[in-house]
Amino acid sequence: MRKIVLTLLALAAPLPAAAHVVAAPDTARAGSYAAVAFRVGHACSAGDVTLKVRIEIPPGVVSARPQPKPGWTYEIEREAGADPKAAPSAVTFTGRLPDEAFDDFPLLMKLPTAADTLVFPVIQTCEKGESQWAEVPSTGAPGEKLSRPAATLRLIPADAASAGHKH
Ligand SMILES: [Cu+2]
Repeated sequence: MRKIVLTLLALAAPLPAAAHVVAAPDTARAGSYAAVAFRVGHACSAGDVTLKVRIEIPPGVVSARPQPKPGWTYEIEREAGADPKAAPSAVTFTGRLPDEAFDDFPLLMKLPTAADTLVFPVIQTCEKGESQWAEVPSTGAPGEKLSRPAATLRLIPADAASAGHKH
């Protein structure tokens, strides 16, 4: 009996931040080519099914290429007239992901050289609803709790990344 009660309490607990839409990894070296996956931890609501994941690419990312995924198609959006070699403004994956499962949606990106935190709004479309992962923490309150935070990627300066290896 006791075991059952504990299980129910665990289900009622709030979802950890890792269950949102997050960048994995969430740090990368500034100016590098980095493969970063956008990890979808759950559907828009309990029992729903994710059908589309639209990742908006922030300015400063020089290129962004989706990794094809079995069972999913992708669509690349570019500004009208933009150089086809330039980074897209958004990449949308379309497929099916049930609520109880998670999945990764990877992009290979050429990152800006300035160390900064990049913000990637992600629009998740499900059978029964939509979640806009687009909230950005205010600069004064980095630990602020948001209900639908955008995915963020912290860029580490190229020199700091090698600072741990001095001779
Ligand atoms: Cu979540």
